[in-house]
Amino acid sequence: MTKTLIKGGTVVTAIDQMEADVLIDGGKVVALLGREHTVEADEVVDATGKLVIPGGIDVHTHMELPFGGTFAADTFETGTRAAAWGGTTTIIDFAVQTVGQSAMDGWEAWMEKARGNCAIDYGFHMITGDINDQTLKEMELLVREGVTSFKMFMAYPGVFYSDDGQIVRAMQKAAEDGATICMHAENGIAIDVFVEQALERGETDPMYHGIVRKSILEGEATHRAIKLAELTGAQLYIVHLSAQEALDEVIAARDAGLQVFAETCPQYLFLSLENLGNGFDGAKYVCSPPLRDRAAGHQDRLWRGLRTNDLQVVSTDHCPFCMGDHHTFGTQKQLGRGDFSKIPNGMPGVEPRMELLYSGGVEDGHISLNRFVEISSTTPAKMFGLYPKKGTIAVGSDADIVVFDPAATHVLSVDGHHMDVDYSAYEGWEMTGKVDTVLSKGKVIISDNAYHGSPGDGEYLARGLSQYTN
Ligand code: DUC
Ligand code: ZN
Ligand code: ZN
Repeated sequence: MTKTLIKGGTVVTAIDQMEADVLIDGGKVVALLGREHTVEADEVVDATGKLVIPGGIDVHTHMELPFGGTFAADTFETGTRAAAWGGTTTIIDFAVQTVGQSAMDGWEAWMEKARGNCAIDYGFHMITGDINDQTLKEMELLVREGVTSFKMFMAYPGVFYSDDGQIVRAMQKAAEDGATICMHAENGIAIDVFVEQALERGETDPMYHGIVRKSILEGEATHRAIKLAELTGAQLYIVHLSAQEALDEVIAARDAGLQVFAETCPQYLFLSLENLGNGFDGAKYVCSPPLRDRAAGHQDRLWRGLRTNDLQVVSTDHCPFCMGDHHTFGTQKQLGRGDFSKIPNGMPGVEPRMELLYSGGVEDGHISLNRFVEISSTTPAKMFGLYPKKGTIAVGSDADIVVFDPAATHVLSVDGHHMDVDYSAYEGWEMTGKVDTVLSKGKVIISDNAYHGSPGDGEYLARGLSQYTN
């Protein structure tokens, strides 16, 4: 077994900041040492002047997701490698059960896509697209396999959509098994009426995607999901929360003592409705929920929610589609030229998440350094049953560690990023702070601007139940 020492850095966890060296053996952290020690190791990582933080955990990615007649452009191989470059050492992706399919078969199909291809460790949530008696039984089996959270959609009628009755039944089962319901909370039935009316008026540009998917409809769906969770006793986690109306509902639920949680994503913190303008270029920014109007104050409210722990996690909803039409997976964003409702929904984001949160979050004064670690790694691990194996730097934890240079500056760009997509949503953005070295289970997989891992380094994580409480 190789002993590795990360030497000279400042170790930052969700709680502490300390001048310590980290000793790793057998892929795990075995000691945090004060500077005056005589311990020697086979390999030394010099972290002088740098931060030593737990590897990022992105609990919301969609590698190879079938959507809108195509597939998300990153495979498990390219997407997890890009994640590693950006300092993320664990992802939780979404396996899909389609209508008429068994949930177990869906999960096994996604296990097959990921097996032997991942650069970092991975787990799965299950998208339950067809709630019936068999699915309810399979939810229990899936929990035993480490799939302890189920995503449901109040949006996308005819595709992933579940009605309130299906949601109640799934929530009852989740409550029985201790599982978490992850909810895409947008009122898809109402949205589809606005979509149809906009298209009838000839409003076909990407901008209208942001206009028809009104923030009040995210607030309404969030309210309904919370009430159904309250009635059934299920733990509820609102995914990709973008609107202040939805945040208000989460705050009210938490104030009432309910086990209701929510994540937001960098695109909702840093970008806005204006990005959807500029003709078809706006297709780069089409995702659901949509980017929100800055003047209305959504972004400021999300930052405040992160500071007050009304929002607990920042994930990415990484779901990239190319602007050009030459990708292996075929024509992508171009499918929606002349009809915004046919633009595949999703944006690339798994790679820049940690750097965006450090530069635009910590450096710009929105959140503290400890809070950065908490929302990007520690709480994600606790929320989805991975702690303390993942999410911290402590004796016994997996040595998933990022050496982060807080002083290095660089520019985000499609030139040089590692996601398999032909644009960056943050093209030209100047970042302060850069991922320097990444270790996954003690192995250095990124250093000196090179990737040293291989597909198959990443292992499946059978997750426990949520360990997060109010
Ligand atoms: N939203 C997206 O933007 N893409 C994939 C699915 C989703 O809910
Ligand atoms: Zn969603
Ligand atoms: Zn998603």
